Amino acid sequence: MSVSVNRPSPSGEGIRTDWTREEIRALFDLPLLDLLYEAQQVHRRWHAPNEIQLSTLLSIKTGGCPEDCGYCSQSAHAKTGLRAEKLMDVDTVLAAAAEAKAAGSGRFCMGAAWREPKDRDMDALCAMVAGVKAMGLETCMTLGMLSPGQAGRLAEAGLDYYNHNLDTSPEHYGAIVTTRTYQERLDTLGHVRASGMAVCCGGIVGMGESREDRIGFLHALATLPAHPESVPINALVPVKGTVLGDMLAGTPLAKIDDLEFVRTVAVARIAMPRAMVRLSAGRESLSESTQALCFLAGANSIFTGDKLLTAGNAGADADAALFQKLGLVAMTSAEPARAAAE
Ligand code: SAM
Ligand code: DTB
Ligand code: SF4
Repeated sequence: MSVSVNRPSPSGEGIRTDWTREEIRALFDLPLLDLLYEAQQVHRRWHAPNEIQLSTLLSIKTGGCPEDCGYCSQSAHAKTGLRAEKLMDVDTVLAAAAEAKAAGSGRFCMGAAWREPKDRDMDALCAMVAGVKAMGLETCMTLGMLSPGQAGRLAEAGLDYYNHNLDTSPEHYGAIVTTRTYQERLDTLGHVRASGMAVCCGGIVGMGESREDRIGFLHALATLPAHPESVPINALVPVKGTVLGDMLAGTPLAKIDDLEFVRTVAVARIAMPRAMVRLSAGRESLSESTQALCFLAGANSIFTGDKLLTAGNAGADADAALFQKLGLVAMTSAEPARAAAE
Protein backbone atom coordinates (compact mmCIF):
# COMPACT_ATOMS: atom_id res chain seq x y z
CA MET A 1 0.00 0.00 0.00
CA SER A 2 1.36 3.44 -0.82
CA VAL A 3 1.24 6.10 1.86
CA SER A 4 0.90 9.78 1.25
CA VAL A 5 3.18 11.24 3.89
CA ASN A 6 3.03 14.87 4.92
CA ARG A 7 4.50 17.30 2.45
CA PRO A 8 3.73 20.38 4.50
CA SER A 9 3.80 23.86 3.08
CA PRO A 10 5.09 26.68 5.33
CA SER A 11 1.52 27.62 6.24
CA GLY A 12 0.90 24.23 7.75
CA GLU A 13 -1.17 23.06 4.84
CA GLY A 14 -0.78 19.34 4.42
CA ILE A 15 -0.71 18.58 8.14
CA ARG A 16 -3.13 15.70 8.36
CA THR A 17 -5.39 14.67 11.22
CA ASP A 18 -7.29 12.20 9.04
CA TRP A 19 -4.75 9.37 9.09
CA THR A 20 -6.25 5.92 8.79
CA ARG A 21 -4.95 3.03 10.84
CA GLU A 22 -3.97 1.33 7.57
CA GLU A 23 -1.75 4.28 6.66
CA ILE A 24 -0.06 4.27 10.07
CA ARG A 25 0.40 0.49 9.76
CA ALA A 26 1.90 0.91 6.28
CA LEU A 27 4.45 3.38 7.67
CA PHE A 28 5.45 0.90 10.38
CA ASP A 29 5.79 -1.77 7.67
CA LEU A 30 8.15 0.24 5.46
CA PRO A 31 11.71 -1.05 5.09
CA LEU A 32 13.59 0.63 7.96
CA LEU A 33 15.83 2.69 5.71
CA ASP A 34 12.87 4.01 3.68
CA LEU A 35 11.06 4.87 6.90
CA LEU A 36 14.09 6.74 8.26
CA TYR A 37 14.55 8.58 4.96
CA GLU A 38 10.90 9.76 4.97
CA ALA A 39 11.09 10.72 8.64
CA GLN A 40 14.31 12.69 8.15
CA GLN A 41 12.84 14.56 5.18
CA VAL A 42 9.75 15.55 7.17
CA HIS A 43 11.96 16.46 10.12
CA ARG A 44 14.15 18.82 8.09
CA ARG A 45 11.14 20.66 6.69
CA TRP A 46 9.99 21.67 10.14
CA HIS A 47 12.92 21.49 12.53
CA ALA A 48 16.59 22.35 12.75
CA PRO A 49 18.18 18.92 12.26
CA ASN A 50 20.97 19.20 14.81
CA GLU A 51 19.16 21.06 17.61
CA ILE A 52 17.74 19.20 20.58
CA GLN A 53 15.60 20.76 23.25
CA LEU A 54 16.71 20.05 26.80
CA SER A 55 13.99 19.70 29.42
CA THR A 56 14.29 19.08 33.13
CA LEU A 57 11.77 17.21 35.24
CA LEU A 58 10.91 17.71 38.88
CA SER A 59 8.52 15.63 40.94
CA ILE A 60 6.69 18.29 42.96
CA LYS A 61 4.46 15.73 44.69
CA THR A 62 5.77 12.21 44.91
CA GLY A 63 4.03 8.89 45.56
CA GLY A 64 0.75 7.77 47.10
CA CYS A 65 -1.26 8.19 43.88
CA PRO A 66 -4.73 6.56 44.01
CA GLU A 67 -4.58 5.54 40.31
CA ASP A 68 -3.48 2.01 39.38
CA CYS A 69 -1.31 2.61 36.29
CA GLY A 70 0.53 -0.70 35.99
CA TYR A 71 3.86 0.89 35.05
CA CYS A 72 4.06 3.52 37.75
CA SER A 73 6.27 3.49 40.83
CA GLN A 74 4.11 6.20 42.39
CA SER A 75 0.83 4.32 42.43
CA ALA A 76 -0.42 3.49 45.94
CA HIS A 77 -1.34 0.08 44.43
CA ALA A 78 2.34 -0.70 43.70
CA LYS A 79 4.71 -2.20 46.24
CA THR A 80 7.74 -0.09 45.44
CA GLY A 81 8.44 1.19 48.94
CA LEU A 82 8.29 4.78 47.68
CA ARG A 83 7.33 7.16 50.48
CA ALA A 84 4.37 9.42 49.74
CA GLU A 85 5.26 13.08 50.11
CA LYS A 86 3.30 16.33 50.31
CA LEU A 87 3.29 19.00 47.61
CA MET A 88 6.67 20.81 47.64
CA ASP A 89 6.69 24.42 48.67
CA VAL A 90 6.99 27.07 46.00
CA ASP A 91 10.51 28.23 46.96
CA THR A 92 11.95 24.72 46.74
CA VAL A 93 10.49 24.33 43.26
CA LEU A 94 11.86 27.70 42.14
CA ALA A 95 15.34 26.83 43.46
CA ALA A 96 15.30 23.61 41.41
CA ALA A 97 14.16 25.53 38.33
CA ALA A 98 17.01 28.03 38.73
CA GLU A 99 19.46 25.12 38.89
CA ALA A 100 17.96 23.59 35.74
CA LYS A 101 18.27 26.87 33.89
CA ALA A 102 21.90 27.25 34.97
CA ALA A 103 22.55 23.74 33.61
CA GLY A 104 21.24 24.83 30.18
CA SER A 105 17.68 23.56 30.28
CA GLY A 106 15.09 25.44 28.23
CA ARG A 107 12.01 23.86 29.72
CA PHE A 108 11.01 22.90 33.24
CA CYS A 109 8.38 20.19 33.68
CA MET A 110 6.71 19.69 37.07
CA GLY A 111 4.94 16.39 37.79
CA ALA A 112 2.57 15.41 40.58
CA ALA A 113 1.37 11.92 41.53
CA TRP A 114 -2.30 12.83 41.60
CA ARG A 115 -5.49 11.61 39.97
CA GLU A 116 -6.28 15.31 39.71
CA PRO A 117 -5.26 18.45 41.62
CA LYS A 118 -7.44 19.67 44.48
CA ASP A 119 -8.74 23.19 44.13
CA ARG A 120 -6.94 24.11 47.38
CA ASP A 121 -3.59 23.38 45.65
CA MET A 122 -4.24 25.69 42.72
CA ASP A 123 -2.78 28.88 44.28
CA ALA A 124 0.56 27.18 45.00
CA LEU A 125 0.64 25.56 41.54
CA CYS A 126 -0.04 28.90 39.85
CA ALA A 127 2.71 30.56 41.91
CA MET A 128 5.15 27.84 40.76
CA VAL A 129 4.20 28.41 37.13
CA ALA A 130 4.55 32.19 37.37
CA GLY A 131 7.91 31.94 39.18
CA VAL A 132 9.42 29.45 36.72
CA LYS A 133 8.17 31.42 33.74
CA ALA A 134 9.69 34.63 35.15
CA MET A 135 13.11 32.91 34.91
CA GLY A 136 12.65 32.66 31.13
CA LEU A 137 12.03 28.93 31.13
CA GLU A 138 9.24 27.25 29.22
CA THR A 139 6.80 25.74 31.71
CA CYS A 140 5.11 22.36 31.69
CA MET A 141 3.05 20.51 34.30
CA THR A 142 1.54 17.06 34.58
CA LEU A 143 -0.92 16.78 37.44
CA GLY A 144 -3.48 14.22 36.25
CA MET A 145 -6.98 15.11 35.11
CA LEU A 146 -8.04 18.76 34.99
CA SER A 147 -11.42 20.44 35.07
CA PRO A 148 -11.99 23.24 32.55
CA GLY A 149 -11.68 25.77 35.40
CA GLN A 150 -8.35 24.35 36.59
CA ALA A 151 -6.97 24.34 33.05
CA GLY A 152 -8.04 27.97 32.70
CA ARG A 153 -6.28 29.00 35.91
CA LEU A 154 -3.01 27.29 34.94
CA ALA A 155 -3.14 28.90 31.48
CA GLU A 156 -3.71 32.30 33.06
CA ALA A 157 -0.73 31.78 35.37
CA GLY A 158 1.44 31.28 32.27
CA LEU A 159 1.65 27.51 31.91
CA ASP A 160 2.90 26.83 28.38
CA TYR A 161 2.36 23.05 28.14
CA TYR A 162 0.25 20.46 29.93
CA ASN A 163 1.40 16.83 29.78
CA HIS A 164 -1.29 14.18 29.83
CA ASN A 165 -0.54 10.91 28.04
CA LEU A 166 -2.83 8.50 26.23
CA ASP A 167 -0.09 5.96 27.04
CA THR A 168 -1.17 3.20 24.61
CA SER A 169 -3.90 2.16 22.15
CA PRO A 170 -7.56 2.42 23.20
CA GLU A 171 -7.72 -1.41 23.06
CA HIS A 172 -4.71 -2.01 25.30
CA TYR A 173 -5.50 0.75 27.80
CA GLY A 174 -7.71 -1.37 30.05
CA ALA A 175 -4.86 -3.84 30.58
CA ILE A 176 -2.68 -1.02 31.96
CA VAL A 177 -5.03 1.23 33.96
CA THR A 178 -8.46 0.46 35.41
CA THR A 179 -9.14 3.51 37.58
CA ARG A 180 -9.87 5.90 34.71
CA THR A 181 -10.94 5.62 31.09
CA TYR A 182 -9.40 6.60 27.78
CA GLN A 183 -12.33 8.98 27.34
CA GLU A 184 -11.44 10.74 30.61
CA ARG A 185 -7.91 11.29 29.26
CA LEU A 186 -9.38 12.69 26.03
CA ASP A 187 -11.69 14.97 28.01
CA THR A 188 -8.77 16.49 29.93
CA LEU A 189 -6.86 16.97 26.67
CA GLY A 190 -9.93 18.83 25.36
CA HIS A 191 -9.97 21.12 28.42
CA VAL A 192 -6.24 21.82 28.02
CA ARG A 193 -6.69 22.64 24.34
CA ALA A 194 -9.69 24.89 25.05
CA SER A 195 -7.69 26.83 27.66
CA GLY A 196 -5.13 27.81 25.03
CA MET A 197 -2.22 25.83 26.51
CA ALA A 198 -0.11 23.64 24.27
CA VAL A 199 -0.67 19.91 24.58
CA CYS A 200 2.08 17.44 25.48
CA CYS A 201 0.71 13.96 24.93
CA GLY A 202 2.39 10.67 24.22
CA GLY A 203 2.80 7.29 25.80
CA ILE A 204 4.90 4.28 26.64
CA VAL A 205 6.19 1.46 24.49
CA GLY A 206 7.56 -1.81 25.81
CA MET A 207 4.59 -2.64 28.07
CA GLY A 208 4.09 -6.00 26.38
CA GLU A 209 1.80 -4.37 23.79
CA SER A 210 1.63 -5.56 20.18
CA ARG A 211 2.73 -3.71 17.04
CA GLU A 212 -0.99 -3.18 16.42
CA ASP A 213 -1.23 -1.37 19.77
CA ARG A 214 1.65 0.91 18.86
CA ILE A 215 -0.17 1.63 15.59
CA GLY A 216 -3.40 2.33 17.49
CA PHE A 217 -1.58 4.57 19.96
CA LEU A 218 0.04 6.77 17.28
CA HIS A 219 -3.19 6.74 15.28
CA ALA A 220 -5.08 8.06 18.33
CA LEU A 221 -2.53 10.88 18.75
CA ALA A 222 -2.33 11.80 15.07
CA THR A 223 -6.12 11.98 14.70
CA LEU A 224 -6.80 14.23 17.69
CA PRO A 225 -8.60 17.41 16.56
CA ALA A 226 -5.15 19.07 16.52
CA HIS A 227 -1.79 17.32 16.91
CA PRO A 228 -0.10 17.66 20.28
CA GLU A 229 2.72 20.19 20.12
CA SER A 230 4.86 17.77 22.08
CA VAL A 231 4.84 13.95 21.93
CA PRO A 232 6.83 12.13 24.62
CA ILE A 233 7.75 8.58 23.67
CA ASN A 234 8.69 6.69 26.82
CA ALA A 235 10.29 3.24 26.89
CA LEU A 236 8.94 1.40 29.90
CA VAL A 237 11.25 1.65 32.90
CA PRO A 238 10.44 -1.66 34.59
CA VAL A 239 10.18 -0.87 38.29
CA LYS A 240 10.17 -3.73 40.80
CA GLY A 241 6.90 -3.79 42.73
CA THR A 242 4.79 -2.41 39.86
CA VAL A 243 2.45 -4.74 37.97
CA LEU A 244 4.34 -4.33 34.69
CA GLY A 245 7.82 -4.28 36.22
CA ASP A 246 7.13 -7.59 37.96
CA MET A 247 5.26 -9.15 35.06
CA LEU A 248 7.97 -8.37 32.53
CA ALA A 249 10.98 -9.03 34.77
CA GLY A 250 13.24 -11.61 33.20
CA THR A 251 11.06 -12.12 30.12
CA PRO A 252 12.15 -11.36 26.58
CA LEU A 253 9.47 -8.64 26.53
CA ALA A 254 11.20 -6.75 29.33
CA LYS A 255 12.73 -4.29 26.90
CA ILE A 256 11.29 -3.01 23.66
CA ASP A 257 13.36 -4.02 20.65
CA ASP A 258 15.62 -1.05 19.86
CA LEU A 259 14.68 -0.85 16.19
CA GLU A 260 10.96 -1.11 16.97
CA PHE A 261 11.44 1.85 19.30
CA VAL A 262 13.20 3.76 16.48
CA ARG A 263 10.32 2.88 14.13
CA THR A 264 7.80 4.24 16.65
CA VAL A 265 9.70 7.54 16.82
CA ALA A 266 9.90 7.75 13.01
CA VAL A 267 6.18 7.11 12.52
CA ALA A 268 5.37 9.73 15.18
CA ARG A 269 7.56 12.23 13.31
CA ILE A 270 5.94 11.54 9.93
CA ALA A 271 2.38 11.53 11.25
CA MET A 272 2.84 14.68 13.39
CA PRO A 273 5.45 16.77 11.53
CA ARG A 274 5.41 19.89 13.69
CA ALA A 275 5.45 18.18 17.11
CA MET A 276 8.48 18.11 19.33
CA VAL A 277 9.07 14.36 19.62
CA ARG A 278 10.55 13.77 23.03
CA LEU A 279 12.78 10.84 24.00
CA SER A 280 11.56 10.46 27.54
CA ALA A 281 11.74 7.71 30.15
CA GLY A 282 13.95 4.73 29.43
CA ARG A 283 16.60 6.62 27.46
CA GLU A 284 19.22 5.20 29.82
CA SER A 285 18.43 1.76 28.44
CA LEU A 286 19.13 2.88 24.85
CA SER A 287 22.68 2.69 23.49
CA GLU A 288 24.29 5.81 22.00
CA SER A 289 23.78 4.30 18.53
CA THR A 290 20.08 3.71 19.16
CA GLN A 291 19.67 7.26 20.45
CA ALA A 292 21.44 8.53 17.32
CA LEU A 293 18.94 6.57 15.19
CA CYS A 294 16.10 8.10 17.23
CA PHE A 295 17.43 11.59 16.44
CA LEU A 296 17.68 10.62 12.77
CA ALA A 297 14.09 9.37 13.01
CA GLY A 298 13.01 12.82 14.20
CA ALA A 299 13.31 12.93 17.98
CA ASN A 300 14.34 16.44 18.98
CA SER A 301 13.96 16.72 22.70
CA ILE A 302 15.34 14.88 25.72
CA PHE A 303 15.14 15.05 29.48
CA THR A 304 18.43 16.01 31.07
CA GLY A 305 19.74 15.43 34.58
CA ASP A 306 20.28 12.18 36.42
CA LYS A 307 16.68 11.79 37.57
CA LEU A 308 13.29 11.78 35.84
CA LEU A 309 10.45 11.90 38.38
CA THR A 310 11.53 8.91 40.46
CA ALA A 311 13.56 6.84 37.96
CA GLY A 312 17.16 7.37 36.88
CA ASN A 313 18.17 9.19 33.72
CA ALA A 314 21.37 9.52 31.69
CA GLY A 315 23.20 12.32 33.54
CA ALA A 316 24.49 15.60 32.10
CA ASP A 317 28.00 14.23 31.50
CA ALA A 318 26.76 11.32 29.40
CA ASP A 319 24.53 13.68 27.41
CA ALA A 320 27.31 16.22 26.84
CA ALA A 321 29.54 13.43 25.53
CA LEU A 322 26.77 12.15 23.25
CA PHE A 323 26.03 15.64 21.87
CA GLN A 324 29.75 16.15 21.22
CA LYS A 325 30.03 12.85 19.35
CA LEU A 326 26.92 13.49 17.26
CA GLY A 327 27.51 17.21 16.69
CA LEU A 328 24.20 18.10 18.33
CA VAL A 329 23.54 21.38 20.11
CA ALA A 330 21.01 22.43 22.73
CA MET A 331 18.07 24.33 21.31
CA THR A 332 18.30 27.91 22.48
CA SER A 333 14.90 29.18 21.42
CA ALA A 334 11.75 27.63 22.84
CA GLU A 335 10.15 27.89 19.41
CA PRO A 336 11.50 25.09 17.21
CA ALA A 337 13.35 26.28 14.13
CA ARG A 338 11.42 25.90 10.90
CA ALA A 339 14.24 26.93 8.65
CA ALA A 340 13.53 24.61 5.80
CA ALA A 341 9.82 25.36 5.81
CA GLU A 342 10.09 29.14 5.65
N1 SAM B 1 -0.09 11.64 37.51
C1 SAM B 1 -0.01 12.29 36.26
C2 SAM B 1 -0.59 11.48 35.13
O1 SAM B 1 -0.42 10.27 35.12
O2 SAM B 1 -1.20 12.08 34.26
C3 SAM B 1 1.37 12.74 35.89
C4 SAM B 1 2.61 11.96 36.17
S1 SAM B 1 2.91 10.48 35.25
C5 SAM B 1 4.31 9.90 36.09
C6 SAM B 1 3.44 10.98 33.64
C7 SAM B 1 3.72 9.90 32.63
O3 SAM B 1 4.96 9.29 32.92
C8 SAM B 1 2.77 8.74 32.52
O4 SAM B 1 1.63 9.06 31.78
C9 SAM B 1 3.61 7.70 31.81
O5 SAM B 1 3.44 7.81 30.40
C10 SAM B 1 5.03 8.07 32.21
N2 SAM B 1 5.61 7.03 33.09
C11 SAM B 1 5.34 6.84 34.39
N3 SAM B 1 6.03 5.77 34.87
C12 SAM B 1 6.75 5.28 33.84
C13 SAM B 1 7.64 4.18 33.69
N4 SAM B 1 7.92 3.35 34.71
N5 SAM B 1 8.21 3.96 32.50
C14 SAM B 1 7.92 4.78 31.45
N6 SAM B 1 7.08 5.83 31.53
C15 SAM B 1 6.49 6.08 32.70
C1 DTB C 1 6.30 11.70 30.15
O1 DTB C 1 5.63 11.22 29.21
N1 DTB C 1 7.45 11.24 30.58
C2 DTB C 1 7.93 11.99 31.71
C3 DTB C 1 6.93 13.17 31.75
N2 DTB C 1 5.93 12.76 30.83
C4 DTB C 1 6.38 13.63 33.00
C5 DTB C 1 7.87 11.20 32.99
C6 DTB C 1 8.60 9.94 32.94
C7 DTB C 1 8.49 9.30 34.27
C8 DTB C 1 9.36 8.13 34.37
C9 DTB C 1 9.20 7.33 35.57
C10 DTB C 1 9.64 7.97 36.83
O2 DTB C 1 10.58 8.80 36.87
O3 DTB C 1 9.07 7.60 37.85
FE1 SF4 D 1 -0.66 8.29 39.36
FE2 SF4 D 1 0.29 9.39 37.15
FE3 SF4 D 1 1.53 7.30 38.28
FE4 SF4 D 1 -0.80 6.92 37.10
S1 SF4 D 1 1.11 7.61 36.11
S2 SF4 D 1 -0.20 6.12 39.13
S3 SF4 D 1 -1.84 8.83 37.56
S4 SF4 D 1 1.31 9.32 39.13
